[in-house]
Amino acid sequence: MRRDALPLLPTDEDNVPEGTLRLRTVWISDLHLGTPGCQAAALLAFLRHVECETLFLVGDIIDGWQLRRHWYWPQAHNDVVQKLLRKARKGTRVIFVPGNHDEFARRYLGHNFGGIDVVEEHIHTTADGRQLWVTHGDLFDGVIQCAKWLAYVGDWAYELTLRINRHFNSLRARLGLPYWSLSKYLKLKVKRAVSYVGDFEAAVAREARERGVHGVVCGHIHHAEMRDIGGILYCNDGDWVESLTALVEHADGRLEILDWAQHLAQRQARPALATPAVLA
Ligand SMILES: [Mn+2]
Repeated sequence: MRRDALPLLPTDEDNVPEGTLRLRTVWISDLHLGTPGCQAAALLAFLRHVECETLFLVGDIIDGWQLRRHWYWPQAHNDVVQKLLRKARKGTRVIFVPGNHDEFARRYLGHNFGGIDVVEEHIHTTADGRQLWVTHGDLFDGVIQCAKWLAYVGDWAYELTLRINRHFNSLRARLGLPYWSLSKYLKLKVKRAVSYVGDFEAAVAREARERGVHGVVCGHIHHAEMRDIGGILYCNDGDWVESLTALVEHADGRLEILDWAQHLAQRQARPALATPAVLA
């Protein structure tokens, strides 16, 4: 059944599943592998569902900050890494732009690991000829640049919020209530967090303008977004801790934020499309 003999890979990855999304480019970031916050199962499902020519890993893929504090590496996180390497092996161009949580990888810029190129930044040209500057974005985060200790404290507070959130949501699930993100709520409601997000977006867009590109793709603040900021297309691909989002480019160059939870819900609402007609 399987072409190669890798007994440790348990899945049907050689069969391209029905309903596969074919895309020109996919950007994902802030997976935070190595932390309990990483939603690896959802991420794996997403990676199995998409086929693309180029896959950008836009930083904070492996969380070195948290792994240093305590080791956490379940099988599902291995599966994600295997899946990424497999995509690279099967012809997807995979480009890794390290972020602050995986800054250890910045020592290996210009190298290639198992088919994955490690670069500091990249200029991507869309099918319709627009130039997008791809960067993680932490260099434009005032907190990280000016007070790294505060970034570590913030990281710890964020981790704590996520932990409370997990308990809170398992309670909500038992009560039959849908998932609700505490940290997302805080980010949108707390005034200083709102201005922090705004400052970050403006700084990244300003830098993109100085570089003379049409737009920028980044991650880092765990807030998916696509909008015009002073003539620059600002795109943030979100994260796989809370939002489960990716930025995708279709064959014609059209860009879109793919919200995985929403996408799944829509697929389930259209059973005729979601059900494979024939399995050869
Ligand atoms: Mn980051």
